[in-house]
Amino acid sequence: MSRIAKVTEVALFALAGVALLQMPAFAASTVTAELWDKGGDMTMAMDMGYGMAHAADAANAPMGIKLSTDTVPVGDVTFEVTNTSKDTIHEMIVMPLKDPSQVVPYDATMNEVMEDEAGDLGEVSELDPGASGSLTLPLKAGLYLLYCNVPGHFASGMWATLTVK
Ligand SMILES: [Cu+2]
Repeated sequence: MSRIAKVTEVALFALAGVALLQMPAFAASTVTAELWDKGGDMTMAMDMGYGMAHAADAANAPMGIKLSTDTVPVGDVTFEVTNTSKDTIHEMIVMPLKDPSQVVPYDATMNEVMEDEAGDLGEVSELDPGASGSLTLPLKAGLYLLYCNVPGHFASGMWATLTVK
């Protein structure tokens, strides 16, 4: 190999190295989540949880989780969570869904999702009205359910789905 060819090869190798260093290992994205409700005198629902009989009516629910986007790329996802309620504590828990028809384990006596059984990936727990918190999770491709597990809230429509792909 000629000396010139060798020098060129070294230069190209160095350039490739710099390019690799500047490329993030995987995507990082941010999702804003608003935990909202209709106020202290709202009527709670019983069957608007994900997979429940009136899940489709969650658009008319007394409370909910509004996301800035419903799809993000694979990688680190940061959730910026704000409780916009004036009088109620809310939280946001992230769980994976094996498929859209997965039944979320629910304790109807306690009126809450069975978190341990459901597979809790992380959460911003119990935010006071007006408070904010954040959570960053490395998420693989798949479907995720975000929900509030203050008793009665999941069944009142306080959930959202997020697709990672
Ligand atoms: Cu809640």
